[in-house]
Amino acid sequence: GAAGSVTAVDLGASGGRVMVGHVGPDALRIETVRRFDNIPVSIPDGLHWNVLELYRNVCSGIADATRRCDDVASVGIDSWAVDYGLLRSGSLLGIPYHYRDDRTAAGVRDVHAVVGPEELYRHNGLQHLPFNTVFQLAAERRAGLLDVADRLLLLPDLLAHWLTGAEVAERTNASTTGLLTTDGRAWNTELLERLGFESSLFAPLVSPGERIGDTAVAGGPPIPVTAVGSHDTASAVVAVPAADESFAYISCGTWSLVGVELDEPILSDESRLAGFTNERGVDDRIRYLHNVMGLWLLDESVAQWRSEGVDVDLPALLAEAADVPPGRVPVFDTDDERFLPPGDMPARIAAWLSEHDEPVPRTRAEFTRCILESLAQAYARTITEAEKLTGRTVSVVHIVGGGCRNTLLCRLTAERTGRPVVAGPVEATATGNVLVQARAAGLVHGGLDDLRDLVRRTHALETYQPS
Ligand code: LFR
Repeated sequence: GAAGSVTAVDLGASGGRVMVGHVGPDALRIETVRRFDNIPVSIPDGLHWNVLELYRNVCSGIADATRRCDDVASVGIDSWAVDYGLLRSGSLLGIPYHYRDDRTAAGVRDVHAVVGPEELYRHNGLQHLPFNTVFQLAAERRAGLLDVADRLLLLPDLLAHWLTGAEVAERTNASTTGLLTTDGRAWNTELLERLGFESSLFAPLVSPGERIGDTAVAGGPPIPVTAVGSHDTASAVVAVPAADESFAYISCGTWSLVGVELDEPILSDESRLAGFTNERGVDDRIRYLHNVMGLWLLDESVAQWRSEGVDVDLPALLAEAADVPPGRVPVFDTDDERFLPPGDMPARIAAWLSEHDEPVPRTRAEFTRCILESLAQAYARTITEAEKLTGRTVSVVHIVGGGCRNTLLCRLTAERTGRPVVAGPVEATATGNVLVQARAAGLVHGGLDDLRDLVRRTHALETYQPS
């Protein structure tokens, strides 16, 4: 059958990449054409994303891709969720905030004063995270920005807007705002009205696979921009190489998104209290999952040690952590909100442990082991809860994303969940982005099962058995 190429732009919290995927009915190969850092910048009003730098790299990456390959059928963009730019008459107002900025506490209070947590969950089914767009917007109102803004675009939509001129809201990512109806069809006008947000602020919704427009970037050829699962987690879940529906996934990077795939949301109070979110997936699936703090805990610890002048070699540190005897280190609650902001992570973990009368690790290797054991424990707890709340049986756990390279984490996850863990693909997000575009371009056909089957046939996967 016909083969062709598409370009995936995948922006993560610490770096971005532009990749070209070569796809056909029996082929799926992805090459990286550009990698770049994504370094947030703190100024007196808070922590921001450097969106112009990101856009410059996206444009250069697309140019690299078209130079490398003359059959690029389309471009698709994904990034982390919830963050956005506000515009007025097409011009960006201010610098988009980073979701780890702490201005949202007042926004949470403002929203909950009008719509309490129970009712809010029935409206949007989202795990309470203080940075959900709905809370950020309430903070924005306090700052007066909503008085002038006439458009909100989530970050992948903002970049697509700069590339094409079009203004859309891609559904999977729009579902993380907390302002969509639970069937995903429309913006929740009742909720918008009660919270005092103008419904004209929100762009027309599009679904993964729809054409957004054509690139109109100086010097380059026009290339169609296709909506993908523009929420990175939605793209990653597309590329989970599961063979049947009895699987759980862990999309493991800065965050660990742990859950199952459903056809309908679960909006019960038990689900809310267990911290499960109902985010929209590609092909109208529900990503029923819990946000676990993820490798942020380790990355931020390493950053702290390096800032203290220690020369940390990550592979060596992980090898030492693997040699720490089992049971030597305690586990802590990775969900504690104190771990959200940037800063000295080992000190915060030590404080948590001391408050809970647990021994504090003495070495960096012990800290590392303690973090990974705690993550694996959080994964196990989440999967057990997901089984209880959905009535599903989980017989295999798929770890995808950068974290699947961490063999110690994979091994601990197999042990603590008591289930086989299948690791890979590492580039799940870019792969899901590529697959949705390839299907829209007619290079592959079928439903998620068929796309996952292609991933399984084209990737070497590692399995870890519980002991
Ligand atoms: C993962 C992710 C999560 C989201 C968090 C913040 O990269 O997109 O799914 O909860 O980042 O946006």
